Amino acid sequence: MEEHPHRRYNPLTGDWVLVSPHRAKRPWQGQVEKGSKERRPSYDEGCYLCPGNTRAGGKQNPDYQQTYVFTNDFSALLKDTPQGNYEEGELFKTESEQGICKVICFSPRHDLTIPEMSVESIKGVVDVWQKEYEELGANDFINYVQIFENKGAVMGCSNPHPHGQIWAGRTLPVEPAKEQQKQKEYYDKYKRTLLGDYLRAEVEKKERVVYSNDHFVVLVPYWAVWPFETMIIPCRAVSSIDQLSDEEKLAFADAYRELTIKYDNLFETSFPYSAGLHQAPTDQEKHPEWHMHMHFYPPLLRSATVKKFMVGYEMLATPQRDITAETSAARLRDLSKVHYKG
Ligand code: H2U
Ligand code: ZN
Repeated sequence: MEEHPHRRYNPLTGDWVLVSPHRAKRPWQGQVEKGSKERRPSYDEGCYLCPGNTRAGGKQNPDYQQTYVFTNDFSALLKDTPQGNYEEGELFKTESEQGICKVICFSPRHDLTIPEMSVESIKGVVDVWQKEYEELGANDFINYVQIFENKGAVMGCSNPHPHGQIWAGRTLPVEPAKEQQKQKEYYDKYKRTLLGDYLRAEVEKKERVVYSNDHFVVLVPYWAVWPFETMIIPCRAVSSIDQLSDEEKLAFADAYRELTIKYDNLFETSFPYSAGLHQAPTDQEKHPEWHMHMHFYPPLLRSATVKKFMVGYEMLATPQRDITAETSAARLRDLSKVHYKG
């Protein structure tokens, strides 16, 4: 079956993906060039995230040494938005939305990216995520904290300085809402988390596991849509990042680092992706159904420049992939643990 066109189910969202493994055999005559080993300077006077520099809004960054968090100067969500709804019949609905947007500089070094940082400095990033989740989530008008990283110009990242973002708002956004519903249905039925059971099965099967340490597993999900899509999942069924111990945070940082080194090594390029955490909402309810995790959605397909386009059939009907999740996992697993830049 796995050799023939088939559909795979995503139990976390209820979505489907079309897999066409036979097409992966079709000839490729396009480019396969490798990326560059070019180094950026460790400080760039024109960068709005480097220590001491002035940002677009006129504020000055401190001379930070590790991580630095500031409120986004162009926040998509604002704290003091007046609350209200507007409806005109069934067809026109509007709701106000309140929130807070932040930017996190992962390092003062302009030239580094996560896979080039030490595990201790990445642990510092995980510490910031934990603190921000707790602090932002403590506001009554913040019910969901979305932590994410856009990396690479193809993903719309505006600056190579290593950084991520947080958008925290009143409403549970679309993707986490789907996952919450599916995880709740599963938990109500079995009293175990969906991802806990999924992880146990995957660890036994091994074929989609890319990397694991004492507390986290990196895998290509069975239902992956993007060619090299992965997830980092904690072995313990924690619903949110505030429940992670120091040791677990270090293991999380290690998994994040090992995965992104493999990603960079795949096409010998600084591998672009959008990645982010999904975890329990901060709505003061208990959420035993939630099993926190991190998704990586990278667009590259075949080389440093050839990306997958989500167009045509995928836009109008269902996402589709050629290379199977198992093949992608094997390729990532077999890559060196040493970054290609050395
Ligand atoms: P991205 O690279 O993922 O776009 O994130 C950069 C964010 O930084 C972006 O949301 C913000 C942009 O609004 N920003 C500032 O807050 N201050 C600046 O001086 C420039 C960019
Ligand atoms: Zn910089």
